[in-house]
Amino acid sequence: MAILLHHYHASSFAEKVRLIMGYLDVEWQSVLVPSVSPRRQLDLLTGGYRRTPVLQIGANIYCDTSIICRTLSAASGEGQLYSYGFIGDRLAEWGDSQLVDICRILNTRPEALADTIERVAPGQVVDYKKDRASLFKGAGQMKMSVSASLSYLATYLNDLNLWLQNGFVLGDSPSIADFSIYHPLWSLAQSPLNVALLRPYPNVLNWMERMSEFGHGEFEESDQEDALDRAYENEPDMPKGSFLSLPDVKIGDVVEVLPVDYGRVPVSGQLISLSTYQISILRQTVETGNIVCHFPNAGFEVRAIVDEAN
Ligand SMILES: N[C@@H](CCC(=O)N[C@@H](CS)C(=O)NCC(=O)O)C(=O)O
Repeated sequence: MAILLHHYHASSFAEKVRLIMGYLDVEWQSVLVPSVSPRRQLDLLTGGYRRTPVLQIGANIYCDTSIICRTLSAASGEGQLYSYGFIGDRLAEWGDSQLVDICRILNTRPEALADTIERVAPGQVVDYKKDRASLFKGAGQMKMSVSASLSYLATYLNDLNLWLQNGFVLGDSPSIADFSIYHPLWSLAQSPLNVALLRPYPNVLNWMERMSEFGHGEFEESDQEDALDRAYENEPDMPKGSFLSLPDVKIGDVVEVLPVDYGRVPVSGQLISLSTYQISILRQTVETGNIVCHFPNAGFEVRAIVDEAN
């Protein structure tokens, strides 16, 4: 079944997925979405999940790159990406969180902001600022100063430069850690001001070059109408089994699922599976028919929806 990625060019998390599709040699359909909300058609598929990118396979929707990448790796039968287990996964988590925060702070500092907006949301200065303010409302990670971010970055890049030789972060082939560390640095490299921060680190630059050579795989342009049709025309694959129990929710309950960090917009549906890596809920709309939305377990919370009528 066709694999669709809902994304926009300047998104670094999307670059992580595009590059993994290149590495795994996946054929996919590119569905470009606006870089600021609202995204009416995408919201029909996700139930209002606030972040991008989103992966769609028929009527199955995957929200958050950690579940997207696991799904792509499993579908391709390639075993290498997750072969380092705990170490690879925790390094990837660091790349996707702290390193992302640092690079985001540097790309949105006053001297770099105009270029960043021009790249991400050209001509939409006000919309971009409002949109990202609401995305990060109440989130702790944006409190770090620019100078603290520069200090962290110098330490991390120095260590990475000493660590990297000719291969990849954990060995001769790339693992999920490489892709998660690469994409925030890729976003720095897009900024005419911040690209200079990478220059003192030749091993890091050479590794980035090796990573970029994976390319984006074979893809065709598609659109949001086609994506909605594909969801409507297919029934979702139902995940098998539930291996985890959480307080206050059980399989079959109507629940809401939301990220623990930022973009905390809840998506509601019926809980159909809860496993070590994945939360899955079933949703229905007139436009899409039955849809199953999948979220990673780590980094998301599931809350029972209390029926106030009872
Ligand atoms: N943990 C999420 C983070 C995704 C994320 O922060 N994406 C950014 C784009 S790079 C985003 O959603 N920005 C706001 C938007 O696109 O509306 C993931 O791995 O997918």
